[in-house]
Amino acid sequence: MRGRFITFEGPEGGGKSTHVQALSEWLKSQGKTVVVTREPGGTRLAELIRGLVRDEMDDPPVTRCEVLLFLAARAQVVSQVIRPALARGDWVVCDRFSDSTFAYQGYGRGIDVQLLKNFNDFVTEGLMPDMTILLDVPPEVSRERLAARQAATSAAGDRIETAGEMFHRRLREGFFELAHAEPKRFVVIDAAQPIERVSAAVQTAVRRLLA
Ligand code: T5A
Repeated sequence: MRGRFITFEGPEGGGKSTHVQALSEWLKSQGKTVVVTREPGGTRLAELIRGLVRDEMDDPPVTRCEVLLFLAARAQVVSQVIRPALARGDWVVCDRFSDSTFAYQGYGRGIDVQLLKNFNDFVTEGLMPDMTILLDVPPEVSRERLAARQAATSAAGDRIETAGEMFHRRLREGFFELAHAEPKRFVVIDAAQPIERVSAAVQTAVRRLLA
């Protein structure tokens, strides 16, 4: 039987990495074999692309180049990691997937969302998550969490994290529109709540897939 495919989406600092790990541990405790991956990344080539799209550089990618880099990374991880895992019957938990392209490059950067969906279908060959958990936080909370993390690690924000306020407002609205258009696939969780409450909400949602 094909495994299950769960993606986490949302603005930066919503807690995706935190809850990808927590969900994966919980699924293992329920007897599932779990593959955790992330976007961009998850394979050697896709991790190299991750460096290219996130680095501060003298000649940053123009928006169309940025789109193609994210899609190229996705083609690799879908074909080398996600599809083989699902075919084995494993559960795949992925930190970001196609909806990030629609929200960031579509709603955020202004590329036509339908055009992005067409390109995306080409790279995923129509693969869709069984469930997408949207961890929603307002830009103020996102900024506070990232600032706290940067202060703790002395790491600077990346090129996309530091895009302006309007960009982050547009992409949050974009995520809401995507969720509204596919209410069966999306579960929207208020991720400004304490971590334990978010975790409990994630587990409640995923129990539906376990049933
Ligand atoms: N991108 C990606 C695109 O533009 N297009 C695409 O197609 C794709 C796939 C990826 C960047 O690329 C862009 C989007 C991104 O800008 P990334 O490093 O993967 O870069 O960025 P994020 O996915 O946003 O990861 P972050 O690490 O920044 O945020 P997370 O994973 O949402 O949050 P997390 O778990 O690291 O938590 C952040 C901090 O908040 C705390 C955590 O302990 C941590 O310190 N925290 C909480 N604190 C209080 N209460 C809670 N409920 C908390 N939850 C977490």
